[in-house]
Amino acid sequence: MEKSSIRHDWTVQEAREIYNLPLPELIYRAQTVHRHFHPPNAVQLCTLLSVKTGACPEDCSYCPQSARYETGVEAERLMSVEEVLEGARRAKEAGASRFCMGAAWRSPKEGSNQWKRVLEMVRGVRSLGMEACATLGMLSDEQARELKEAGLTAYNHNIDTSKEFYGEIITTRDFEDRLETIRAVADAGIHVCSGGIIGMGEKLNDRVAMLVTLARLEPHPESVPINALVAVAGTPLEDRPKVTAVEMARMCATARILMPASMVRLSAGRSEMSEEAQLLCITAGANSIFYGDKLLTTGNPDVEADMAMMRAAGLEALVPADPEAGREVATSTSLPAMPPAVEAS
Ligand code: SAM
Ligand code: DTB
Ligand code: SF4
Repeated sequence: MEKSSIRHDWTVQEAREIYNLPLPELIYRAQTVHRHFHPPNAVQLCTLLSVKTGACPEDCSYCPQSARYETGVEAERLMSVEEVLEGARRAKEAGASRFCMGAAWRSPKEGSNQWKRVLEMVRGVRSLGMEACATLGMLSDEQARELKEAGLTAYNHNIDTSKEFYGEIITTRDFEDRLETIRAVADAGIHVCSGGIIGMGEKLNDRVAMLVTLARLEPHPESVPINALVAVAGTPLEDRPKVTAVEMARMCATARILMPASMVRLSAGRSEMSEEAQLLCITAGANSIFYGDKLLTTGNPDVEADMAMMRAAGLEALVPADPEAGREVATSTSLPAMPPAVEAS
């Protein structure tokens, strides 16, 4: 399969047909695509840190950090650069290659001291030799340029669901606002990381329409997080039924087929999935996970459990491509020795 088989003209109907294939056929097709574009047995390890938690003015109904819902998440100020870099060093030692900093903001305040601190965090993470990602809300063109200048590798900004369902989940911004920030990020030369959530009450059509919106971007997002809703008590979506492993695997496989060269990240929801369910998603084309015992405010499998799962399955950690060394394709390496247990602070 040539690189030219990357398409930007997928239709919702085509994506639906792919999503609905019998599972063995779907996985076979996703694996076939996967192997033409990626090392077959390697998984990217990305560690998340919430650098500014809670008290968010937005009303995203899935989110425990919205100030509108009583979820028990305590509002915190923006962390210091040193605290964040300490987290990044620990993540690197544990084997993560990408460090992603999240802030519960609608958008960062242009030119503020907080903004300058965030830029400092990005520089610091890059100087550790890690890929730096951030998710800070909506950005202006100027902010995207400044992040690029600071060395940011990727910016996460999820479209979350279909254009049609978006208004059922969030009212404080619209789908077009999301696409506008994604455009600003791409124009600044930063990799786009964009995906969404399933299990919010959306229909199958919304799931595949979300993937088609992403697959129609040129270029495709560098990475596509597939989150299962973490139904947090106090949010409007607290009672939504859990998605199944097969639904997650279908989403990962469909994303893989529609966006062959993108990293497909099996994201939130792993804590509630068995090891077998997670490996099904990886077999279906996911090649990245959030790694570390916390996502932003909710839990994630601990490092030891992930190491054990990867070793048992013969998976390796992905080493990022190094454009400066003239290497454009990611390769894999053996997993690091089991890291020392980190005391909870
Ligand atoms: N405030 C910024 C924004 O909304 O873009 C950045 C942080 S926000 C927490 C990043 C993403 O986390 C959201 O777009 C959503 O996809 C995901 N997310 C938040 N809460 C979640 C939940 N309960 N379950 C699954 N994914 C969730
Ligand atoms: C993404 O798609 N998922 C991550 C990351 N990008 C920022 C966040 C998941 C958050 C889950 C709920 C929480 O821990 O607060
Ligand atoms: Fe705020 Fe982001 Fe949570 Fe929405 S998803 S409430 S913007 S932190």
